[in-house]
Amino acid sequence: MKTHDQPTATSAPDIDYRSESYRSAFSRINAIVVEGEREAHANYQAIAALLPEHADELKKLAAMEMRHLKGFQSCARNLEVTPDEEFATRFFADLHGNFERAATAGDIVTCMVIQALLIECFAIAAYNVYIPVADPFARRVTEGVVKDEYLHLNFGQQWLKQNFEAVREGIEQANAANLPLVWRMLGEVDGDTAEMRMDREAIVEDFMIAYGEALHDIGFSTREVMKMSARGLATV
Ligand code: PL3
Ligand code: FE2
Ligand code: FE2
Repeated sequence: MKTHDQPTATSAPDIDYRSESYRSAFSRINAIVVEGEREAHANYQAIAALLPEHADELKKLAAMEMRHLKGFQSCARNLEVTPDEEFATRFFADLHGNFERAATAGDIVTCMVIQALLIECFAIAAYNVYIPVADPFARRVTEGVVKDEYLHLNFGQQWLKQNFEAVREGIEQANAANLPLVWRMLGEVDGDTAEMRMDREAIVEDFMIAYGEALHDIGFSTREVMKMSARGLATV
C-alpha cells in the first residue's frame, strides 16, 4: 500500500536522538501517539458497548491499543523523555469531543469513521513514515504496532461495507466534519515532525492512499472518494 520511496534505515544515521531539539520534538509527538493509543483503547470499548454482536472482537482491538500505548511509553523511557501529556490532550480535544458526542448519541457510523478510518489511517501513515527514521528501539516497537493498525482499519472498513447503503450518508457527514480537523492537527505538529525527519508530504500521501482505498472498498466511487478527500483539504 505504500507506493512512494522512503528513506532506508541506513539513510538516517545523522540523527542525534539524544539532542535537546530531537528529544523536545519527541516529547510532543510521543505524547500524541500515547494519547492516541489511549483514546483508541477507550473508543473501541465505547463502540463495543454500541455493537454487542461484535463486542468480543472490539474488546480484543481495545486490548491491542493498550499494548501499543505501553510500547510507546517504553520508547519515551528509552530516550529519557517525559511526554508532554497536556499538549497531547489539547491536540486531540476537538476530535475526541466529536467522538464522545457521537457515542453518546449512539451514532456508530461517526464513531467508526473517526476511530477506525481517520485515526487508524493516520496512525498507519505516521508510523510507516516514522519507522525508517526512528531510533532502533522505537523502530522495533512501531513495526509491531503498525501491523495491528491495519487490522483495526480493516474491521471498520468491513463493517461499513456490509452496511453501505444505510451508512453512506453518515460516512459523508462524518468525513466532512472530521477530516478538516485531522489536517489541522497534522499542521500543528509540522515543526516537530520535521525535527524528527518525518516527511510531511509522505504522511499526507500515505494517509490519502489508505483512506481512499478504504472508502473505495466500502463502496464509494472514485469520483466520490476524490470529493470526500478534497473536502478536508479545502479548509487547510
Ligand atoms: C490508533 O491505534 C493509534 C492512534 C495514533 C494517533 C496518530 C499518531 C500520529 C502522530 C503524528 C501526526 C499527527 C497527525 C494527527 C492525526 C490524528
Ligand atoms: Fe494502536
Ligand atoms: Fe489502532
